[in-house]
Formats: sequence, structure tokens, C-alpha cells
Amino acid sequence: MAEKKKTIDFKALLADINADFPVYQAIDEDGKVVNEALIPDLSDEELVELMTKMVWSRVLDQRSTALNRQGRLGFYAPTAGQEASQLASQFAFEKEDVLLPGYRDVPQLVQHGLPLAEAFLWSRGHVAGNHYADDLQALPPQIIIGAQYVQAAGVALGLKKRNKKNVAFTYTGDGGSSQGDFYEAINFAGAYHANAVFYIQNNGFAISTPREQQSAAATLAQKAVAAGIPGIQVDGMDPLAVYYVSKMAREWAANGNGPVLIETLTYRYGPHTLSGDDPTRYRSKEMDDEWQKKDPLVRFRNYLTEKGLWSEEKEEAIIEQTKEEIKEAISEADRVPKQKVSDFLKNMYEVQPQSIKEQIEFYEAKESK
Ligand SMILES: Cc1ncc(C[n+]2csc(CCOP(=O)(O)OP(=O)(O)O)c2C)c(N)n1
Ligand SMILES: [Mg+2]
Repeated sequence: MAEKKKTIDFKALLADINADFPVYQAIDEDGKVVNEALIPDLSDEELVELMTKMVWSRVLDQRSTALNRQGRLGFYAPTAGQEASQLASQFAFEKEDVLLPGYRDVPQLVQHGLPLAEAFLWSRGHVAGNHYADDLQALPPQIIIGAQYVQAAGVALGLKKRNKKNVAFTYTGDGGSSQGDFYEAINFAGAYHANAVFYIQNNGFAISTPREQQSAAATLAQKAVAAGIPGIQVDGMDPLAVYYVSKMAREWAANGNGPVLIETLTYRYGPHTLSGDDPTRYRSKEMDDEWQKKDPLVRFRNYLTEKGLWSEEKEEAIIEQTKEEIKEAISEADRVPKQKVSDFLKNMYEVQPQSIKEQIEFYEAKESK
């Protein structure tokens, strides 16, 4: 009997899909330009400003870790390693754009306008850390994986309906990109051509679950295809490529063309959070070392030094200034009166249900003693 003709080559089909998602990179690990076309149009001052923010973030991470260990901060999710992914993306947005962060995105939130003292209060679980000024276009960091994506889709549709040239931008992780909320959000935003930029910060792990076990998809950026929106994979350790891609995506979305999904390839040097995670149980030293070689600060420092825009003294001064800023912010947070249980119960609902009313009464009686 003649062999049946093979009509669908699934292997080739898959290879075709995967080939469409190259990694965008502007400068390499040494800070040398590898793709001139992706070098963004930033002035010398702006380049220095971006590096300053990244150094600020690295110092904030070191100090937050120390403050947590001293019992002076509450929840903390380390950010070192992710500076380009976080700060160079946020740098591409306007103050009027709405940020919907996840728990690891405190640096972007502070750069978007949240006073550092309030970020510290949020870490402590204090209600005062959730009361945002009217002109701060952001929501508090989301702990429920992926939920901020759905909210971002809604905010983005609202911006579109009001004919705003602004966008909602939001972040989740490689793990977050497996959530139902993730797919619902990009699908909804795509269907309505809403003004949204969605980030997946792929740091290789969802707590201890490695990226390979997260999805059979070769890239997470290609999840955009099913939503009918553009998906881009970018070197998340390269601040210039992250900025370039973000700026273009923002422009596309702000002009009413619909959302963009951006996957940044990055790494967190520290543990998942400071609540007991031990990364040595699921990551090797070799892997850590490989990623350290891609460090976003090192390569941007090299790039700027080559251009005569950076020096050790300059960096030292920024480090000292940041430490001072953190010291002041933590003592400002310390001066805020301790939270009462009744305070956060009152913060929960605009119209309180009976059960909450009863609890408020109970705690107020207790607190007045
Ligand atoms: C809906 C939901 N499920 C589970 C958790 C518990 N959880 C907290 S962080 C996390 C992993 C998230 O990993 P990823 O999205 O890669 O982000 P990363 O922490 O690496 O930045 C999980 C499962 C949660 N917060 N919310
Ligand atoms: Mg992750």
C-alpha cells in the first residue's frame, strides 16, 4: 500500500512561529553598539538621567533588603538585575500615563510619582501607603498574579473612550503570563484596540518554577498572536533596547492602534521575596554568574563612560544621595501614626457591610482602652 501523503508539517509550522520573535538588542554586554537602528533618540542629559535612575534603584534594593532584615520594612520583592527592564521601560512613559504595577515594580511606581515614604508604608501594610495623591496616575502594586493586567485593560479602554493620547502600562512576570487574567486582558484590550502596553518581565523563574516548565511556547511574546496584537521580545538587560521598544509601543498604543505585548528577558539576582525564599535550592551559581555578566548597570556604565558622560565620582555621589533620600523617607514613614485595625477596616468599603461595621465597633472599643 502506498504511504499516505503528509499534508501538514507541524514541526515546520512551529519553527515558522518561533522565527518571528527575535530578541531586540541595541548594546551588548560590554556596552558596545550592536544595532545602531535601536539606539534611541535621547539627549546626553536624558541618558545620564536614565543611568541615575538605575543606580538609584540598585541602591534602593540594597537598602530595602537591609531595612527588611532589621525589621524596619515589611514585604519586599528584590529588584536587582531587573533595572533595565523596570526603569528604562518606565522612562518611556508620560506622567499622565497610568501605571498598574505588580509587587516587584515599586521602583517604577516611585519614579512615576509615589513618594518613597508611602512606598515604605505600603511595604509595612499601612493604609497610608495606599492613599494616592489625585495626580498620581497609578494603582498600588498588585499581589494577585495577573490581576493588574485585567485592570490595565479596563483603564486602557477608558482612556480610549475619552480620546486621550495616554496609555495604561502594566507588568507581570513569566509566571503571570500563565494566568487566565493575562489572556483575558490582552484579548479584551486587543478586541477594543485599547491604549495599553503590557510587559512580561521574564526573569526565568516564578518563585522556583523555571521558565521551561512555565510554557511550551518558545517565547512569551508570541502569546500576543492569539490576541491579534504585536508581541516583541527584548533583551531586558539592555536599557537602550528596552527604552526604544517601550517608546515605540507607547506611541503605537497612545495613537489608538491598540495594545502591545513586550517580553523583557531579565533576571533577579536575589530571592523571590524576603519572606523565606532560598534561590540556591533551584538556581546554580553558574547560572547566577552568567546573568551577572549581562548586568544592565555594567553595560550602560561602559556605554556612557565611552561617551564621556559617566565617572566613578558621579556614581558615588548618586549612591550617597540615594542613601540620604532613603534615610529621610524611612524616618518620614516612622513618623506616621501606627495603623489601627479599625483604620484598615474602614479603608475596605465605601459603604460598609454589617459584618465589617460590627468589627469596626469591636476594634474601636478595644483601641480606646
Ligand atoms: C493568583 C495568585 N496565585 C499565586 C500567587 C502566589 N505567587 C506569588 S508570586 C508567584 C510567582 C510569580 O512569578 P512571576 O510571574 O514569574 O513573577 P516574579 O515574581 O518572578 O517577578 C506566585 C505563584 C499569587 N500571589 N496570586
Ligand atoms: Mg518570574
